[in-house]
Amino acid sequence: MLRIAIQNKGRLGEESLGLLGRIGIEIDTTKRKYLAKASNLPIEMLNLRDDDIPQVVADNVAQLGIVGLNEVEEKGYDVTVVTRLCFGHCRLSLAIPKNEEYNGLKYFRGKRIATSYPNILNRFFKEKGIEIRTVVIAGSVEITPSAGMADAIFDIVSSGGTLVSNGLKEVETVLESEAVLIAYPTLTDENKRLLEEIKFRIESDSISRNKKYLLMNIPNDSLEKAIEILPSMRSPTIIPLAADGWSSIHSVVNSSELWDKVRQLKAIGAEGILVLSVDKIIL
Ligand code: PRT
Ligand code: ZN
Repeated sequence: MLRIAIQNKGRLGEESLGLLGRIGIEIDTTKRKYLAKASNLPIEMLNLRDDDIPQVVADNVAQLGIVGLNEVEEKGYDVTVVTRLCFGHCRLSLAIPKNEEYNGLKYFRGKRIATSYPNILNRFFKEKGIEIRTVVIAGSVEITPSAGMADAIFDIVSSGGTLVSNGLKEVETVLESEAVLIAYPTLTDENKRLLEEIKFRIESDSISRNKKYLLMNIPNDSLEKAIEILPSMRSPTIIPLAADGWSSIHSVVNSSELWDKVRQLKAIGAEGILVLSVDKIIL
């Protein structure tokens, strides 16, 4: 049996469940029990607070976990980071009151910095050889400068809106974070095989999420140009149409390039362009 620990609610809960569903781990999620078995694989899902996930994986209570890299780095337990998961993006940054002049890291010498991430903060300033004073606080870090509890903060930033609304400005990024898959370092052979399968499925899922499937009709005179615009996994599929002088062309493109490709294809006479989401790509 392989147990995967995920956040029970919070910012990563839904995305973690969604990922497990998309890679074919069938778990009845309607009840949200703290421990739930998959119906189709020897896998169990353990729902926890995110803070506890690195430890349960380090202790082999769960063999895998999905948690923010920020938590993994802060807790410092012996776990293997298997792969980044492309959701839960954020950064751990230093911020100061917006009217202060910032002159580089030496600004922080002797300053009181409030944070819920004291280990990452102290490691960072130790490496830089700068002495600071750490104020450890569990939540509402952003209010500490205006409350007179600290001179600066070290906290998670995503859009930056929380900093702005508390009169702060971000001056240094220390860690770029996102959700990661972590593992107990010495798995049994059976669990190593399961982990390999899970990694393979996650990779297929992340490739397909960034792709679109395109179908269109194109005049045969423009086929060569269309092939140049649409380099596919090998090459686009071309099927002659019953109407004389026309073909149907099928291809897979990166979502980020979609609108640019569509514009170029329309310019060479493409008609009836269909854009479909891709469920899975197995390379
Ligand atoms: O109850 P539990 O302990 O499980 O949850 P939690 O409240 O500790 O964590 P949660 O659900 O807030 O976050 C879980 C993980 O999501 C974090 O460890 C990060 O890896 C990731 N994440 C991504 C974030 C954010 N984005 C984020 N914006 N975690 C927190 N925030 C906070 C941030 O601290 C700030 O105060 O959201 C606020 C708004 O951010 P802005 O910059 O968008 O305004
Ligand atoms: Zn937490």
